[in-house]
Amino acid sequence: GPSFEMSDEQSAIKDLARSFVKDQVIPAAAEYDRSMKFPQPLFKQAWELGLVNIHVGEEAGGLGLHTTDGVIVAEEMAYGCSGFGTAIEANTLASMPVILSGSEEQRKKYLGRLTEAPIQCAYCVSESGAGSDVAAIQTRAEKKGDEYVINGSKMWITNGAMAKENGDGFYFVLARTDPNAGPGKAMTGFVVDASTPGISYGDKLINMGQRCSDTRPIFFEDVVVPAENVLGAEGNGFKLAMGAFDNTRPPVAAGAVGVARRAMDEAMAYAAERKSMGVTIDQHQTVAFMLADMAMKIEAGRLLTWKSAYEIDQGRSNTMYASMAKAFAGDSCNEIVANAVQIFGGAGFNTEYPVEKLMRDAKIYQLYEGTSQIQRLIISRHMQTRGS
Ligand code: CO8
Ligand code: FAD
Repeated sequence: GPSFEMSDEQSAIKDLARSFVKDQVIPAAAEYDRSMKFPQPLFKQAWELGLVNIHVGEEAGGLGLHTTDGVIVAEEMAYGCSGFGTAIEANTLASMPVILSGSEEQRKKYLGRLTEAPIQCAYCVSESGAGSDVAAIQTRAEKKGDEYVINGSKMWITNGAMAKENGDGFYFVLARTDPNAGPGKAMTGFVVDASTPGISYGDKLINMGQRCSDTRPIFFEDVVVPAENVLGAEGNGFKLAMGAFDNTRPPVAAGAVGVARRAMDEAMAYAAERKSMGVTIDQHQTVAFMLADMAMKIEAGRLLTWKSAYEIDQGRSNTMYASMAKAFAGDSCNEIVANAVQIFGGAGFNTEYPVEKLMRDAKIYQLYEGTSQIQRLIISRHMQTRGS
């Protein structure tokens, strides 16, 4: 029946992640935010502890953990620094199409690289003219004999430069292979070595938050990819890209829960110290109730996240639950960080305290991996076609 308990293994991985975050990530987060440098030393430490690429299977040297394990780790990482958490989750997203439909050789070759060294990979789907509307992508892959030639530009690609600069990284690339078919058949997913000639990247985008994360445009100019790098079958790419989201929206939702929990903890601690009208501000009911609302929404967001992870681990379609979790946790997180800043008063607006960073970092949870509107589109379509 339903259980809200973590297994012993899950408790152990949560404790490991939590102590790593407390000792290594939290002390470094503000400086990475300021410098906007990619946190490779932290990434390497997390990788050494087994906290990166946790879904990679044993055949490629990984632990092959489940989505329910992944959400536990993702919440902890984002609690410390969600920019760092995003760098880790981008590896999960980019490797997911290989995990889901890679051949044995593709899995060994590409996933094996992730367990051999602390490298990055990136998921190249969005384009400047096609974010929410994946079906509108323009990047083309033309078949020529035993090869495909990819041309086009991708936009906002997380880990974009890192996949090319930090060793033997790779890209998942979604490209149009049939100009006339509907989205379900028009596109193909490729796993592409980042070192392939013709691939380049633009300047790092200066984002509102999660500033240590690397987001870039990536350009593909006559990039020749062998046919053996097609993931699954030609024409199946759109569904593969969507299938990856089913697995990764739960950890993204968990990241939003992590940021929200951090904001609540910071606000609780501050409210217990700061005095006005002769009492600590947590004794004012309006402040205490803001904190109570935070706790409710964090708990509800986590439960929805766990449910969305549990469903896919059971081998059932979790698409609707993943969207519910992503939208609810992303939206709640934004309300919670704004209220945390409110509880800090003027100090909340200042970089001396962590909550202004949390507020900047939170916004992306309503945008990437499908905006809050797109999650509602997915939920409403499911309700209309399959019932709630
Ligand atoms: N699984 C399998 N197949 C699916 C799925 C699914 N989940 N969803 C749809 N399909 C199938 C449909 O059944 C249909 O099949 P057929 O043609 O055989 O009938 C086909 O795909 C087309 O589906 P739709 O008709 O639903 O397609 P639409 O074009 O109407 O719209 C969406 C689909 C839902 C709007 C889709 O385009 C979407 O999800 N958009 C949002 C895009 C998005 O989320 N982008 C995120 C990019 S990655 C990113 O942001 C990374 C962030 C940083 C990484 C790290 C995070 C911490
Ligand atoms: P648009 O699609 O132009 O949307 C603009 C507005 O219109 C939004 O409010 C949206 O909700 C609304 N809207 C659009 N269509 C509808 C509709 N049908 N119904 C209702 N409302 C609608 N992409 C990758 O492929 N890989 C990555 O690694 C990656 N990382 C990212 C990292 C960052 C920091 C950012 C900012 C983006 C990243 N993205 C990545 C892209 C991201 O997924 C898109 O930005 C996002 O899906 C939204 O697309 P868009 O920006 O084109 O907005």
